[in-house]
Amino acid sequence: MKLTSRSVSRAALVSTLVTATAGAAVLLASTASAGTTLGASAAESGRYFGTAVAANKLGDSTYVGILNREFKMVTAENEMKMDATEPSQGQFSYANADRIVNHARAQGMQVRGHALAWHSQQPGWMQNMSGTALRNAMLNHVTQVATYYRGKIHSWDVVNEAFQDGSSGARRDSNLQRTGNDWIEAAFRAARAADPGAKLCYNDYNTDDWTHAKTQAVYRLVQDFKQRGVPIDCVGLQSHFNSQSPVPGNYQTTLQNFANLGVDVQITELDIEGSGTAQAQNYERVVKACLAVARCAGITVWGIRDTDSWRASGTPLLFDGSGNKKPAYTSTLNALNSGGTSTTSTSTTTSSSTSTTTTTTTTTTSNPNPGGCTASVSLNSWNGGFVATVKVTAGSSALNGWTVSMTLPSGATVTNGWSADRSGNTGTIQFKNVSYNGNVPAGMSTEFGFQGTGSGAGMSPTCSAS
Ligand code: 9MR
Repeated sequence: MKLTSRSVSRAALVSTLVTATAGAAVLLASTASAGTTLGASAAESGRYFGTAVAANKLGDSTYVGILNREFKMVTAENEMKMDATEPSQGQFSYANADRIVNHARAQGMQVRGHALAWHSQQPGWMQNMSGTALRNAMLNHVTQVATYYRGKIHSWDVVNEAFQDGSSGARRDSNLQRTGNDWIEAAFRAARAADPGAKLCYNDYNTDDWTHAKTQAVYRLVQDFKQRGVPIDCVGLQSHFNSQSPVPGNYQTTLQNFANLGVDVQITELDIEGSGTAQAQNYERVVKACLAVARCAGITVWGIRDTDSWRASGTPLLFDGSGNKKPAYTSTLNALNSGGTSTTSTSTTTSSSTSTTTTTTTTTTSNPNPGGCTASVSLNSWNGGFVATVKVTAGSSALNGWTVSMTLPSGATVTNGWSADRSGNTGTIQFKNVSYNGNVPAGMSTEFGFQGTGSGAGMSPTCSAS
């Protein structure tokens, strides 16, 4: 397979590092020009910066003002959990989650889905179930919710917090675990079938220190899934830190080791208790660790103001209760502006001799075009089919519309797509923006995708502004 990478950064390319090994990674390092918001600064290296959002705060103008100004990714803090979306068995309820998704999309933000299957925050009817009935109810929940939001979710936390704390490295006992050890992979397969365009993450806390048994246990789970071809694209490290659970010295090592398994790493629920300089330095360490790892795709903080936090007394967030920027905000912004390895130029190939499924991710970036746009494609392939996710990134001017042209390899046919209008199903295809994703601010990105039969290897998208 041919791997092509060229920098798309507006900023000067200062150094190029190319490594090619089995599971090849091609990395480009570039400096980033200074952004003035968390979202824009993270986007300089191809990353996102997000926050948890509570639907009942979308009427608070201070909250919404900061949200819209600073963040490019949102996670529903509680509204997509099992108890919220399926309060009675078979009766789905999306009103509050939709308020968050609609707000995000109207603002050009992307959405992380949280969470499809979890031992906690189960609706009452599920808490009382067991065995095959529970397994089937869980799989139906995953299928229904992921299908409802198909095409709108950047990444799903498919399974949340399935391992015990402490030294055992064992699975957490729960009603879901008692349905059989394969409940996690069953959930991931159901999620992939329901929304092949979403990245599928395993998400947990206390998995930040590389030496901890729980971190090792999650690592082995991901390694096993990759080896056996169970669909998994990302690992979420919640990263809730305080004096009992400080940012570990080996945090970057942990991120890198997960990334080396061939998955993206996402920091999904970051908060760090403290204040002043000490807190600011801890945020800086976390951000710099992410920037140093090419497959650390983005950071989400678990709330906006300290008063919005589940741990409000620990003042763990970037804005104070009045919405003012804290020292931790400034250190985070400065760290994001200090640059890092670019995620847009990462290519990874993973294959397994023990499985008939090969998953290949290829990212190819077209020439930089300051007034226009660039496009990159990442591919999930299996024998006979693939899902392509195409990222469209605006140059130094905002886009009011875009067209991406891609030539499919002979024998490949698109069977369905999302978030773009397309001109055909074979050969050279034009993909145009749809109503909600044509406006892309300078330096920002949007994504569309399609599923096809045959092989999608080697596609090289070109993007033009319209
Ligand atoms: O922040 C969430 C809080 O509002 C809820 O009461 C709580 C209930 O479990 O969940 C909090 O979010 C959790 C997240 O869903 C999973 N990781 C731990 C988070 C903090 O408890």
